[in-house]
Amino acid sequence: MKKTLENILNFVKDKVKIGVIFGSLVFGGAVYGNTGKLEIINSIGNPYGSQSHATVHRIEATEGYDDIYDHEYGFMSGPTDVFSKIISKIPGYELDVDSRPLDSNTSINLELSLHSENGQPISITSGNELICNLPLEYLGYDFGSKPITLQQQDLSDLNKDGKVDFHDFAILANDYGETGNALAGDISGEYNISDGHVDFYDVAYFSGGWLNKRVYPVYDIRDANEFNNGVIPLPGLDGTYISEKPYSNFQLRFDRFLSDLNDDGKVDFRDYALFAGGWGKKDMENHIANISGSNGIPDYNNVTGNAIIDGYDLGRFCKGWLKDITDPNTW
Ligand SMILES: [Ca+2]
Ligand SMILES: [Ca+2]
Ligand SMILES: [Ca+2]
Ligand SMILES: [Ca+2]
Repeated sequence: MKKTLENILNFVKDKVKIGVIFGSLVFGGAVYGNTGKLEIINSIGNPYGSQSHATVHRIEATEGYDDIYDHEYGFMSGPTDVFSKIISKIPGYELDVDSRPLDSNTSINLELSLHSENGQPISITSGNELICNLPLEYLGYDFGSKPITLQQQDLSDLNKDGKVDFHDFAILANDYGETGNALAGDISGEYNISDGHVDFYDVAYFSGGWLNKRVYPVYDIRDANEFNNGVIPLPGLDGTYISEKPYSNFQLRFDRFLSDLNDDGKVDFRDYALFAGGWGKKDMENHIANISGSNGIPDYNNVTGNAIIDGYDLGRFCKGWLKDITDPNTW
């Protein structure tokens, strides 16, 4: 079955290559022929509404805002007045459809928040998860052989450059003592949720992430799709949230292999050394060696909540061995 699917895929990929050469001649009105599409639903359960974000790679799109292929986020009216909000940010825009060139490998910075129609704070107790779909009609080009990974980012990384350092502290310090609903430095509060003030709680949270001390698991989207119905579990929502104030940031990447633990573009002995450092450890909430599990996503002990690093991780690690992001022949 799998083999057959692979054959079909290769056949379609060849067609796509021809499509690249002849453009619309080959595909005519087949809008989807030359695209990869990933849909991520932020599902927060009834009675609330769940919204989704789409990342699309297609020939005609650009990295910046495209009139035709991008779509700006807007509140969706429905039976409920509270929705999940999941958007990506590009300069000047919040998007719920973010289209980029076919060969793009730039990262997508996703922000999760809750959105109430009247803009009032939202008191909620609810489950929360992301559901990642690679829709079948886009199978003609499901991002080729590019890796697709998703990782939560520390809210302390205020300028979103991947590091938590003095540049971020400068932004936080600038907001210190201020009150408002859209302060960059408001990343936490007494109940670990942004509360409209920048004070001691924000500095304490910030310090916990200083120099990237917090470790967040990396999810392989294809694995999650194949073995866990695309589901990526999130901590439940519990408390009062400022409307549209992000409570969580995620980064979607097309240039990182799951096995590349030190994120330098290559999977080699340096990554293995880091992996081996986690082998047999049972006392850590998160460890970078916890890359997989029986459901294709990082797994945790039911009782202790600690990361499980076992044969699933080793097997998955080896799948990436010697891959090099600069050399597509190794993908
Ligand atoms: Ca930073
Ligand atoms: Ca705060
Ligand atoms: Ca590496
Ligand atoms: Ca594991």
